[in-house]
Amino acid sequence: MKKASLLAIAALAALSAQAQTTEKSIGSDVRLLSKDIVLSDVSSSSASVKLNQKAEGTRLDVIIDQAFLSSEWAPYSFTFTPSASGTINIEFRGTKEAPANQYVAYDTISAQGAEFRNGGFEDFAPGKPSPKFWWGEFKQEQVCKNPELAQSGTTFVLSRQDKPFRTNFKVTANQPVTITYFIKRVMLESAE
Ligand SMILES: [Ca+2]
Repeated sequence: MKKASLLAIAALAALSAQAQTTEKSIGSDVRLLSKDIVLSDVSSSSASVKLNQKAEGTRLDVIIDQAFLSSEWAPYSFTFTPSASGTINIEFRGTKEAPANQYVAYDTISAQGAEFRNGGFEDFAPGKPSPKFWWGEFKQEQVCKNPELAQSGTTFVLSRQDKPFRTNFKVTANQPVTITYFIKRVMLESAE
């Protein structure tokens, strides 16, 4: 067989492997929302991070494609500069069209240049199932307590497109903020 044909076959095989991954996996989507703070100088040191800005710069989606998510914890970060001082909402989700038993696990979220509360999910108010300062579509099974599986401490949180969890944090005008977080893909044994 000629070399060109072999290359064509290799390319087809790679395409088909990619298509399978696209159908079967979940990715990570971290969404920043603010009413009137424009996020500028948005960047990430990782080539796997895709940054989508909308709503005249007041909304930012930070996407880690499904192809880059693994079953081991990996850190990611991104940086932006807020145009004004105030509060920014941040949501942690999974990407669309993921199989029902797949989740993105998040842990050890921190911010440089802003104060981020309970990013390791270790603080709970007495008798409350959700970690302090976090809210959203929290179901009990999304909060996982297992020091062997957590990236830090005991607790981490699972998310999907339709089960985001969120918090907010304060920023200072023109002071760059870098958000760092750890993610991994989790497959639950049975779909809901
Ligand atoms: Ca933790």
